[in-house]
Amino acid sequence: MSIDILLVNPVFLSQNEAERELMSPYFPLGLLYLGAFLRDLGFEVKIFDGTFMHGDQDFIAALEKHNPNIVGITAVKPNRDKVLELAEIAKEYESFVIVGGPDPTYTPATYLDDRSVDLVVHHEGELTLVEVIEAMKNPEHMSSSLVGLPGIAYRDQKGNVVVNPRRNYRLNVDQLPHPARDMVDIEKYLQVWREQNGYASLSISVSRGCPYGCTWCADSVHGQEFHIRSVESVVAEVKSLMQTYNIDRLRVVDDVDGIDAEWIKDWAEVAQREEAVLPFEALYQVERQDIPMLDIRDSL
Ligand code: B12
Ligand code: SF4
Repeated sequence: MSIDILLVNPVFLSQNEAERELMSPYFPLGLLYLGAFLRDLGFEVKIFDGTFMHGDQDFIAALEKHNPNIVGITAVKPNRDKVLELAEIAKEYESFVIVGGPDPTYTPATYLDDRSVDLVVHHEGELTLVEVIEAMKNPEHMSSSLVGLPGIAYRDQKGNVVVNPRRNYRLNVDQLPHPARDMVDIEKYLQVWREQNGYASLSISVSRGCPYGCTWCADSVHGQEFHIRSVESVVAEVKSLMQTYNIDRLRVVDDVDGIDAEWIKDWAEVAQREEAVLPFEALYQVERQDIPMLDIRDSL
């Protein structure tokens, strides 16, 4: 039986010296969001997570096992070559190949210049991917359904790259299902974290978008509208992570963090009340933050 889509993380620690030196692997959160969203809607979806795999043979085994109609690969700039290599393999297995994520959003043509890639999904992926899978279920009308679809880029009949406008509707961040962490080998990630770093940490996203608009990044995946989740939803997710995985820390991996001090205070209050207090780290520059906010963070 074939599945609707195999989502692919093209990062192989075994092939990536820089990542191996760091040894603080993070699972592909974007794919886990897509996986949860598609699964909730009843699609057959699996994730191939290259992180702890040996190499292309494992990817081929996954293609043979799941026989996916679509292979969807996530991409950041340093992984381009690997993404295209996996796309080529997927094509040999007659899958329809989609790439998405920050780099294809930034430069769709770079991927579509390679004939192994059939389609790019740019910007926020959930709704666009659902519409692409639906369109593919009706092959006769597929081309016409895709022509006007926002959030995609494709080659037209003459081979020219067409980039449709981005989707103007953004998902409500509180209605997103929690990332499908069960679709990857989380225990292996935690084991590596404990062995290499002395504690177990998982990443979490509490907001999407960034209001600042630095020129080189303003059209990034989640755009300039800043949406933050409700404190209650974040606390519920953290509590479930503590209970399920017994973690020691969180890593908040948003486009921008810590810009709403009131929200962080509320998080501290609700986390204490619900016994969901956990130290966290974030990606932002400490110099940018006022000291009270760091105090709140440290009190969590
Ligand atoms: C957290 C983060 C990290 C973390 C964790 C990464 C991880 N494995 O989860 C760490 C610190 C490890 C990291 C490392 C790096 N990062 Co980083 N990171 C981010 C950050 C801040 C958030 C990413 C995230 O989790 N977003 C939340 C999820 C939900 O969103 P998402 O992944 O984009 O997925 C959505 C869409 O993109 C789309 N989508 C994604 N994949 C796919 C696939 C398909 C098929 C489809 C249809 C859709 C789709 O749908 C998802 C849901 O809407 C972004 C900033 C940003 N604006 O994106 C930078 C960012 C992705 N990182 C970037 C870079 C450059 C790096 C590094 C190369 C840095 C370095 N020099 O080492 C490494 C590369 C790591 C690797 N080997 O892949 C750049 C990428 C630029 C580019 N053109 O590719 C970004 C955009 C930052 C920036 N503004 O420059 N990063
Ligand atoms: S995410 Fe960072 S680089 Fe991008 S617009 Fe916001 S502040 Fe600027």
